[in-house]
Amino acid sequence: MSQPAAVIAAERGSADEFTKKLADDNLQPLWHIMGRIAAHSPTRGGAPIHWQWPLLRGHAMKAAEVITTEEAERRVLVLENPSFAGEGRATNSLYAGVQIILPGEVAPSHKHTASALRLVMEGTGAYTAVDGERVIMSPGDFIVTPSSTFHDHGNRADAPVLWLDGLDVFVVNLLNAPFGEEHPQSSQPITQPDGNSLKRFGQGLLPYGFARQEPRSPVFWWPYSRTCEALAAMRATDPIDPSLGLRMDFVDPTSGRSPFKTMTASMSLFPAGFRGAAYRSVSGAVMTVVEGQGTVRVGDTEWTVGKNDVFVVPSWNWHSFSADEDLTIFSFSDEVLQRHLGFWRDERASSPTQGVAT
Ligand code: GTQ
Repeated sequence: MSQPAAVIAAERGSADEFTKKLADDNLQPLWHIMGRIAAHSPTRGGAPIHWQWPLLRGHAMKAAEVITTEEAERRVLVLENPSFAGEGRATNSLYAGVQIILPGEVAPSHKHTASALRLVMEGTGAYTAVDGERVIMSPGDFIVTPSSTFHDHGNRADAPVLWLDGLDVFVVNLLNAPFGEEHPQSSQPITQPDGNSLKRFGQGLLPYGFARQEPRSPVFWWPYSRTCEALAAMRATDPIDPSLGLRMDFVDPTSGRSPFKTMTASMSLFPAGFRGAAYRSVSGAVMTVVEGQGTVRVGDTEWTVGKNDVFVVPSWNWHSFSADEDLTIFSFSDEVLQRHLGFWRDERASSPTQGVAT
């Protein structure tokens, strides 16, 4: 289509002046920003990054000396991707942090639109309270705080407890939908026995007349012992995915779907000797090693990863895993959201190094 003569003249004669005039009237030439608005493939997922556990733990212990949980509200070191400096993002869409709570401390009760997940890294005997019920945390446990539910944490044991936090804050903020509130009491009133919701809703049975409270999962605790049992059963009978190993996704047992509409969480076992083929998907992921040690390759970067290390595999980056000993990795991403939106794509390579040069 031919352009109007006036536009051609303006572009040729004084393109800058024209652009400035447009900007004064809150207009932008699409042809200047087309590449950013409609990219040919994902390029803005941030950098691959790896935090070693001794470093994370050391800084968290130091944080426990400089600030209390009451002052901080949550004593968390935010895992910030250097591609998003100052924004507190681990990936383009996800937040991650390492939280520490000392014996006797309480992280006061609050609620917010963002949903949160936790993967316990160290220590036993802290609790998270959600909607009037506490669960007692042990390493490897997966715990969720559904959107807009009051939650507080406390440590009644005799050693620090540390866990990985994952939140969908950047999805909420993209949509400008955040609301938050502090509970009038620092510890919310407890109305249920500890761990009761798993007993009531997590056994393939539902109380007669049970009504779902969308989008909340009535189960908010997946103990690691049960996750291990499931993975061991899968290992005994199922084929091993050439890229993903043995992967189990956490689901709300009353719906069979992810406990969140925004985040997928999974536990993967890479059996000793596993040499994975490269894989990529549009969902960037934050991962942590729950047990074992292995090698993770992302593009042309390679890391040796050990217990409680955290790393980011950005969207559309080829990556692969290898393990000389059994390696168990927890991961969360925005996969369920992208699938729902119809954006989901993934690709599999036939060798661990495919895509390294891209
Ligand atoms: O434990 O409630 O890492 O509200 C960030 C925000 C943890 C929490 C975070 C939070 C929490």
